[in-house]
Amino acid sequence: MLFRSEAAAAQVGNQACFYHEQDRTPWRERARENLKLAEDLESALASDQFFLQYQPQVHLDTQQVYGCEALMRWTHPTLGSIPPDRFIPIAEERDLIHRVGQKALALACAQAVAWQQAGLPEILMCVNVSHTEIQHPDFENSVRSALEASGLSPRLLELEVTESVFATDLGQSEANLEKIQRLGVRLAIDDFGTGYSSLAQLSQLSFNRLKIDKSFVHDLASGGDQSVILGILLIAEALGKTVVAEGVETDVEAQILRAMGCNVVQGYLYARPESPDNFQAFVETINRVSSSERRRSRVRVTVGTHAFDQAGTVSHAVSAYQAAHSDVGVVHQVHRNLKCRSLFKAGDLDLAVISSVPGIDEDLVPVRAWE
Ligand code: G
Ligand code: G
Ligand code: MN
Repeated sequence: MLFRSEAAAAQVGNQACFYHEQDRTPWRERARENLKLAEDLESALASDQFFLQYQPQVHLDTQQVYGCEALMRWTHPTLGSIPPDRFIPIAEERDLIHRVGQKALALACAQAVAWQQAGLPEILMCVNVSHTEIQHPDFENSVRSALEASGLSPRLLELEVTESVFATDLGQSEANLEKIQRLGVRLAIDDFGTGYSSLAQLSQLSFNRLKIDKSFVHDLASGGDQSVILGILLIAEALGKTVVAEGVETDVEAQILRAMGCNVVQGYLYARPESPDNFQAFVETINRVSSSERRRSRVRVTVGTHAFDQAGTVSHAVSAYQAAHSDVGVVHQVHRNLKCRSLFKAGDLDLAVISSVPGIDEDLVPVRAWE
């Protein structure tokens, strides 16, 4: 819709000058560029102007690379780098999204196999698919041909769909999603919590992972509200799904997520989306470092607390301790339990963090110091 109105504005030669929020490019110029992009999209698909960058997902228990997200890029010969937020809507408008999707799937599957041949361990390859793409009658075929052409095992491919899939005709999408899952391909719900899905729809659709949106991760470390993430983790657990958090930028965010039970994270803390070579170098480095880390002394701390909002306090303490003691690796896990004191006494907990909340029937016990 935006594209249509921008194009219309360019055609009528509207004298008003609007600015795009982010880059302050005048709207008329942007509309003209969008028309050019739309005209050039088809030929660009036939050339090598589209390519993928890869961003790692790291498992916090092992500090090894668990998977990666493939992100499409377009370098236009005269307009330069065009972000997907801009060309995906144009591709949808021009009915070319299916071809963009085919390209992404083919490149990603081939890359996953190339890394295996270069000696990397198996890494889950996650590819974004838009809801219009899923509705295409040939959707299953393009997934199948990408797998067949590359030889990638279907269980190493995960498709990320946003909740907007629920906003449209779920019938056709659901049928197609079922078909690709029958191939053995995994399914993740992207940007979870920002869209339209009802819990009823969520429990009907068969999928494997929930991807926690970066907006919820952002203010974790600044003492922001953790209840949304906690809610998502509980929903995932109740539905028997795994989770991955995206947009993790700091160590404290990673520690808090881990303490809350989210073990796979993606974000600038580890790496930005990178070229295949840089990604490979990243995997080789992090896997080497984490195997040498496994050799240093390791402490596992089990913490109990009445309320999950204490998980942040505990994670801050662990990070501070780690900063001062680089020779020790601390792994901590926070359990929420109203009977912390008894568990602590029974030796099931190494530490109990007990807040004086009215109504909790335990006596106050002092919080034990880390050392
Ligand atoms: O990395 P980046 O900021 O450029 O990604 C912006 C958005 O573009 C993300 O929401 C991502 O899901 C989407 N995107 C990136 N690559 C693809 C792709 O290959 N297909 C689709 N449908 N969306 C993509
Ligand atoms: O919508 P989707 O989840 O597919 O989008 C992924 C987007 O998130 C990409 O644009 C990617 O570049 C961006 N991204 C990945 N890690 C981080 C991060 O740590 N911080 C921020 N701000 N963006 C990130
Ligand atoms: Mn995504």
